[in-house]
Amino acid sequence: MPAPNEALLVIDIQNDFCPGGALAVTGGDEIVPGVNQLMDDFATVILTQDWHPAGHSSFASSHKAEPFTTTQMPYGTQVLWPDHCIQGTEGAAFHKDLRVDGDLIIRKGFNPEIDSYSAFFENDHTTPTGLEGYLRTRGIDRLTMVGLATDFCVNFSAVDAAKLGFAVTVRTDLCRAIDMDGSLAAAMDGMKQAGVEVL
Ligand code: VGL
Ligand code: ZN
Repeated sequence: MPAPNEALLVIDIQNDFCPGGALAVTGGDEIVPGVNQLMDDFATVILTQDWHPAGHSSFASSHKAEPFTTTQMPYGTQVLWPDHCIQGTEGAAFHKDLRVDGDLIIRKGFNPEIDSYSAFFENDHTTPTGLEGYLRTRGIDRLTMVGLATDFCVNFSAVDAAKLGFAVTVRTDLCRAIDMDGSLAAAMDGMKQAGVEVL
């Protein structure tokens, strides 16, 4: 029986993060069957969707810069990405085989001025998405996370959730990473430091 205090968080399994997409993560699509199956083990399934307006400040094109370089934003260093997950486009849609019958879909990254890797806070680490309140009011205190990308949105979501006091497990077999400049190793260390169970 799925426990009522546990939820599965399925992060950003969208076309742009899968092979052929604008910000493709190697093997991003491979995790879909396993994620679909894992949903059966949870009373609550929440999906996130990276959801940027055109011209978003995290896009290299908005800064006349090359993708995968960095810039300084008021809230700190920001990686500049290829244009991706633009609201309403096919690239922003969930992978066609992903089950999307979850309880909640939370969209993030819609503020033009701030990127949002985490499902809990925007990249200023203070503007909340509302997910914490949703979970607490539903009595959920244990989270399992899967999805894309291990070293960005999964990592930021897992660390934020652990800091907020949730018990967090990341199923790395059901995640795939971007892995630029050692970001995967740093993310693994950071998650473990934060008390995340990394499986
Ligand atoms: C993501 C980079 C930019 C992610 C989202 O889902 O990990 N990464 N936007
Ligand atoms: Zn994004």
